[in-house]
Amino acid sequence: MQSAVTRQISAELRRRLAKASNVLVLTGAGVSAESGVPTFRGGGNSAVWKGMPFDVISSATMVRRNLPAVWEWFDYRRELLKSLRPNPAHQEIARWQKRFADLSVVTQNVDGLHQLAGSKDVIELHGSIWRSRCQDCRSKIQISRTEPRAELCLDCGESLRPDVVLFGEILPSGAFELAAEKAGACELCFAIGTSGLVYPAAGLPEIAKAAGAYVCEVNPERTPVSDICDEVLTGKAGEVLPLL
Ligand code: BJW
Repeated sequence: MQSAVTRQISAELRRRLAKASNVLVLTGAGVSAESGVPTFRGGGNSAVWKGMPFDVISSATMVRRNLPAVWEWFDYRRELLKSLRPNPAHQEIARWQKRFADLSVVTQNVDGLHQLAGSKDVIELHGSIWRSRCQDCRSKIQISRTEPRAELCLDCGESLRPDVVLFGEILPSGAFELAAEKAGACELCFAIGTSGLVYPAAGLPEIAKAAGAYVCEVNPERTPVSDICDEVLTGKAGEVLPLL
């Protein structure tokens, strides 16, 4: 007997999956939800840390005003991540790199779970929680899973901050441009586990659609992206993706 999710998958999507060679996957926090990583939004809730909404603590203003508080929030999240593993959605996306000749994984997530699942050349639009960056010379330092993180820049001795893109900050040089180029060239575009509210990432499915791609969303809830999609698969990424 077919499951409710399987019944949603159209013959058109199956046909396109069978013949596509160039596919783009845009992921958001929802793809890591089944690993135990809290999302920012969704289900009518918004993440709060010590009484501060996440868009206050994850902001360029907070880095200027209270960098130790920002580090405390990121240290807490890295600690949580240490025990979490990729879920079937990350694993399926990693397998797609073998299935399609050209698969681009573009993520807004900073958790590194796509890479842990085996995805290669992941375009990280919002940086990584596993790196810090010097506030002065902009040197980047990898943060180990086992050792305490460095407090000061090893090159110039200035203070370090998380190498993530906070509200009001620009994306890493070239990352969005590369993602937009891939979106403009793909035949199939998946928007998976993203609320589609944060720009410029949220504009990628539109770029793909305008260039003629078939756009498909995977999310338990409707989002602004749903309106431009050719197909909306309502469900959890870890349950839907293995069925594709
Ligand atoms: C499941 C699931 C399951 C649950 N399976 N799904 C154009 C218009 C308006 C504003 C702007 C604009 N262009 C730029 C802006 C300003 C701003 C912005 O977009 N604001 C809007 C919110 C209004 N953008 C920026 O500031 C960006 N910078 C920029 O554009 O620079 C140039 C510029 C500067 C200033 C002005 C104008 C231009 C930078 C954005 C950086 C975002 N940073 C954060 C924090 C990162 C650090 C950290 O980790 O703390 O990135 S915010 C947060 O949101 C995080 C995420 O990557 C991002 C997106 O969230 P995402 O991934 O979509 O997750 P959620 O939680 O929102 O949604 C989860 C979804 O999963 C839900 O839909 C659930 O239903 C679903 N789900 N379980 C599948 N099992």
